[in-house]
Amino acid sequence: MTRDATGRAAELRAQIAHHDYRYHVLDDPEVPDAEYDRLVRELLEIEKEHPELVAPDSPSQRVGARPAAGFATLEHRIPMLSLDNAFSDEDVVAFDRRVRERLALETDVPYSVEPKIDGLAVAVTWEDGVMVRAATRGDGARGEDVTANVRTIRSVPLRLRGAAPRRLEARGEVFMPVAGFERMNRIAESRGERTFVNPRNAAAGALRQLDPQVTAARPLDLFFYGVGEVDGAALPERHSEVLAALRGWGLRTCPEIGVVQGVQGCLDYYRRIGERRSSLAYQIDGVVYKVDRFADQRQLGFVSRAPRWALAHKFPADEAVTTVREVEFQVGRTGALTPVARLEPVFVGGVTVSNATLHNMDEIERKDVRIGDAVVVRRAGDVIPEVLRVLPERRPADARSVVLPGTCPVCGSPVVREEEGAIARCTGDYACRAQRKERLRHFASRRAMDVEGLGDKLVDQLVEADLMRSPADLYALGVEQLEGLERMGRKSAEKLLAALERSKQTRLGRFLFALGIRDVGESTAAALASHFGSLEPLMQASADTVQEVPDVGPVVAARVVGFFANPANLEVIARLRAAGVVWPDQPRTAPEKLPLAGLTFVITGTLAAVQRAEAEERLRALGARAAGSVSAKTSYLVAGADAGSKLAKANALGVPVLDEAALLKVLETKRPPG
Ligand code: I6G
Repeated sequence: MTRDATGRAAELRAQIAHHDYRYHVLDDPEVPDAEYDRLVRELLEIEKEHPELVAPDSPSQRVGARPAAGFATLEHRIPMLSLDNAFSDEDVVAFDRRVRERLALETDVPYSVEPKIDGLAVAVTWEDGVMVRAATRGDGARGEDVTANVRTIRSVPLRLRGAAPRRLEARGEVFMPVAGFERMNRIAESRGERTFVNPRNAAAGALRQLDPQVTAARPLDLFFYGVGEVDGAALPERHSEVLAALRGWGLRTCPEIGVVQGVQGCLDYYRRIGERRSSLAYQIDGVVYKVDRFADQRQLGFVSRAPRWALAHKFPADEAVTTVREVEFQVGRTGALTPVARLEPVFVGGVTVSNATLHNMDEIERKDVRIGDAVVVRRAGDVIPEVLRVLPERRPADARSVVLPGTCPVCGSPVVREEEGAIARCTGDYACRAQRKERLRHFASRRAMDVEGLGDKLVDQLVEADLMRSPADLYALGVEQLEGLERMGRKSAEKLLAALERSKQTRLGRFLFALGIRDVGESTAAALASHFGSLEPLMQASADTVQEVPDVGPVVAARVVGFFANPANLEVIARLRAAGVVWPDQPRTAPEKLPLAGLTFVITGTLAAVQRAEAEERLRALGARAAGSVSAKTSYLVAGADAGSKLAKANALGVPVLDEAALLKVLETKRPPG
């Protein structure tokens, strides 16, 4: 045995113990799970090579953490075990092969499948139908007595429905729905209180409150995934049937539960859930496969602290620790400077990330990010990676503060920091190449003028070659100029010119959106178009008149009026029209005469046939208001798949709920529902 291995193992054990304490006892982890897992894996590797180093306090020797002080402890009569993890398809294939070998099966094994909720495992017991006890997993043998706290979770019945067994111990995961977590953190932030890092820790913090009244005020929920001790009821033959029995007793199980056949069924399920992960109302960190037949489970048995018949297939970690090498500023379409952290490349969320947004200067100051810092970065789904927080204890002595440049890093024009907000802007306008590029990209984008084939590289080249001072120059391009550009043959040049020609036939709403007036998004542009019907009256309108448009307030009205008061913008518009850009006038309708005037819709959940933004735009065009949150003033809630807290609120307030089909009918018939 080398000295190095002994020393490193001791170091790792100390670090892991520290992180265990932060995570399990303080509910305030310092590092993401992936970083913790890396430390544990390294220790386990050392212990595998040097079994004599295995210590009784090694993480390999226990499931969770010791119960926190302040809680009574409860013993788990049947231990609460952990699950083996898989991180790749190959791991799952190997698991399924082992299962079939042990069962001597050639055919596909039926697996019960469900998302792995990122929460806190608990065991809840009912005796003669009455809830009597709830305990956290703790170290697997003993957990904390959280009976009073679990009683405050509304979805947990204090009495079971139907004929209850003499004793039922159901096991599941306490979690905080994402919407509730965000609401809670917003409130905490507005009060200057401490916010939680993620819904899992918020749930753990809420559940392990010594005062159950505090727990009661937190939005917790619980999905049950199995049973422990059951007395006085014959269990069915399959795990999936147990889940159905739990539902029959009035317990909530995850709505995404299913049964699949064989390993391919498992992997297909993993992909399907993975694609929908970011739209689920709760956070998950993988999926769990369980051999469905209990007879098979019994035959497979256990290995050390985990069942051989179950597997947790984890998603790639979406948080990781890395170092900020530099902070640079990117200039956007409206001149806004966005600080971007240049990172030591790190594998996170399934890809290597070397840049992450820091949003704005206020955010940098609030998070106290400095160059040289170790930071936690997050990449969830297709969202741009962001720096979540700094690890202050790892700050090097030579860490440097981030300084907002006084001049634009692209064009050298002065940078101003807006009084009302956190945003710093380059004042260069069209003189700034970065702004020109972004404006051109926006102008040509699919939802604006829809110029097919005008990609990012081409825009860069056009601006760098000074062929493009404003979007109006686009329509003056000829084959010769385009042909001179990199990777542009005659054929592609002609194709682009044809696409430009097609884009000239547009609609007023699209044209207004393409102009890139600050704070005028797609739906505001559509509302302006349907209110004014044609461009001239809008160009002449006063701020008061613009404010008559539904959903347009004083700030947007001032931006619109300001835009049309600027001679440079008027010239761009004149040139575009001279180049042949046209749109049909839209029939003007008095807003109060529109078919959905006076109605407010809120759309929640995932819609299958239309994008939410498009549905909202179409509702607005019919005179409705499209709002973001449910209140007593909401006329209808449209609930797509996976609708969560908004649906619950609408039900509580008695707001009528429409499904997607009803929404489509409203849009097609242009008539209010019912
Ligand atoms: O920790 C767990 C999370 C989810 C589990 C589990 C689970 O099923 C969906 N199932 C078992 C059998 C165990 N832990 C031990």
